[in-house]
Amino acid sequence: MSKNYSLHLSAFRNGSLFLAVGILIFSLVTLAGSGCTSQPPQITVEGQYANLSPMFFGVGSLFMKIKNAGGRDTLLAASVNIPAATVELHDIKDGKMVKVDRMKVPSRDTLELKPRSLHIMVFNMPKTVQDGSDMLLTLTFERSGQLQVPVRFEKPKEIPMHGGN
Ligand SMILES: [Cu+2]
Repeated sequence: MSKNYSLHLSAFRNGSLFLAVGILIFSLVTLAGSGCTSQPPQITVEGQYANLSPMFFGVGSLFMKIKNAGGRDTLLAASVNIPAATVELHDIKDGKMVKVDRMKVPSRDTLELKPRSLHIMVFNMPKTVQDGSDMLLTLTFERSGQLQVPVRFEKPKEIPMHGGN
């Protein structure tokens, strides 16, 4: 009786060990597999500049080209190193600016943020921010994490219809 019991226990132990080894192998294969299936996104930003709003005090628009040499990604948020400033992602729909939650950055493609299209908007900036001022923009991507980009406020290239003064 006691011999049978010990045999049974021994079989149970072997079974557990086998299961444990099986789980370990499965985990290793899963880890290795996830590393190979999608290549990491490779985000770079170029041609970035900012314009102060000619109509609204303390408001600016940011434009740039977001190049993605890797897999698809999404811009989730933006922030700037200007105290108290708030940043929003904007699009233009039916001629009006609308706030958006995210911007898709297609795989092996360029997302262009430009006037009258997708852009980043900064509000509540102090008087010290003028043409020529620099800031550091932090972009947060879903897959690539955070990317920091220096951006300078430049005089608008196009004269607005209503005039700046
Ligand atoms: Cu806007």
